Amino acid sequence: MPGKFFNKPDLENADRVPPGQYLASGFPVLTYGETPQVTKEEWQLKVWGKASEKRFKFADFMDLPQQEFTKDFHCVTRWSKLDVKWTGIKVTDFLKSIELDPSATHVMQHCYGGYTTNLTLEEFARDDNFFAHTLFGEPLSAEHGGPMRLVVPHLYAWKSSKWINGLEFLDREELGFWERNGYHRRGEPWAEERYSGS
Ligand SMILES: Nc1nc2c(c(=O)[nH]1)N[C@H]1C(S)=C(S)[C@@H](COP(=O)(O)O)O[C@H]1N2
Ligand SMILES: [Mo]
Repeated sequence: MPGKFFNKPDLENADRVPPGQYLASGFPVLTYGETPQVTKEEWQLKVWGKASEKRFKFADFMDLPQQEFTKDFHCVTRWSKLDVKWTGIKVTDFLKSIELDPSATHVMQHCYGGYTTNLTLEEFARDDNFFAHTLFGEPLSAEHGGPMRLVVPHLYAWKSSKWINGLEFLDREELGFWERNGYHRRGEPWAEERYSGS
């Protein structure tokens, strides 16, 4: 669907755009349902399941090491955005502040509004994943998942929960919202893991 909002990548960027994807000119918003309105003061993230239960406030996240990230973003509905600039906290740094049970092999992301999406622990603990509170130097807007979202750059963006408020560690795979509704359990864009059975 090349056109006004979806462009074919130029030669310079062609090798950064996964098969079947087009470049979006802005940064589209893709939300299923209403946009939750959550303030930084209200925001909390709870860890439970195969991990010691723990609650984090926004200020607790700000006490963790802060870094900038420039990452490409790929939505399964075929738009990609290159060089998105975020600020936040690496998942690997966050993981040092929680205690996982040795039986933990998977994690379910939970969100304000009820959205869920699943990952293996290995995919979650990757070095390039992060929690983001800032987008292009501005506080992350509600529509893009503010005050805090997860970003998992190596998978389709439905794995990057907006308004994240829970991490449920599991000792087996469970499926999240889109995964139960036909999306792929893993969602790797270079392998075009769009839908289950594909
Ligand atoms: N809580 C929640 N997180 C979500 C979604 C959603 O509907 N609810 N949509 C996902 C999808 S399909 C995509 S493509 C990205 C879109 O992020 P954006 O709206 O910031 O572009 O968020 C993902 N995270
Ligand atoms: Mo998406």
